[in-house]
Amino acid sequence: MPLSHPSSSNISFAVGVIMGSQSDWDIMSHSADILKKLDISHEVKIVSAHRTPDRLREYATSAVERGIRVIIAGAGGAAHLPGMVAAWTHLPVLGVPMQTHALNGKDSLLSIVQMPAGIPVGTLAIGKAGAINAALLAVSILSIADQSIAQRLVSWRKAQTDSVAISPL
Ligand code: RP5
Repeated sequence: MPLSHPSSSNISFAVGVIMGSQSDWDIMSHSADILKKLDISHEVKIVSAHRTPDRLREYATSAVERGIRVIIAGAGGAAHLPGMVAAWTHLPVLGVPMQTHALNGKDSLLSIVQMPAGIPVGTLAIGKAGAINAALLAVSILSIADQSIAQRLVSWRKAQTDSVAISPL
């Protein structure tokens, strides 16, 4: 079943991009940019594990019925958002640690990556690289069941390869 176009099925959004705060958007917008470029239907929301715990539970427990296939969750500091979302849904959750002022993002990274066995979160790099790669990994997961998405991902990667100059300017 195609996952990329809502009109071709009852799927509304294939990817959910969530973040703990408005302050995460500068970084998490890179996930959304990649999803836009690859024409993947997605939604973007602020969901805080600590400040909006009821919103988190509602978001995660309704994700499957709303058509979400993969969740990307960015958070910083005591970054419990990806882990708590993963606790409420069986969908794949990709965590993006924010670069923080106090501890440079190591706090975010360790909070996200050190999940107890049984509830996995796929943890990406700190900051912009992580946000970009989380989106690419989400697209790769979707591509397993959708040939059109697979073709777009392969084309995107070829364009990236072609854009790398042989010599520096
Ligand atoms: C986390 O706290 C958010 O993910 C954000 O990275 C961090 C700081 O949030 P603000 O105080 O900037 O809203 O929940």
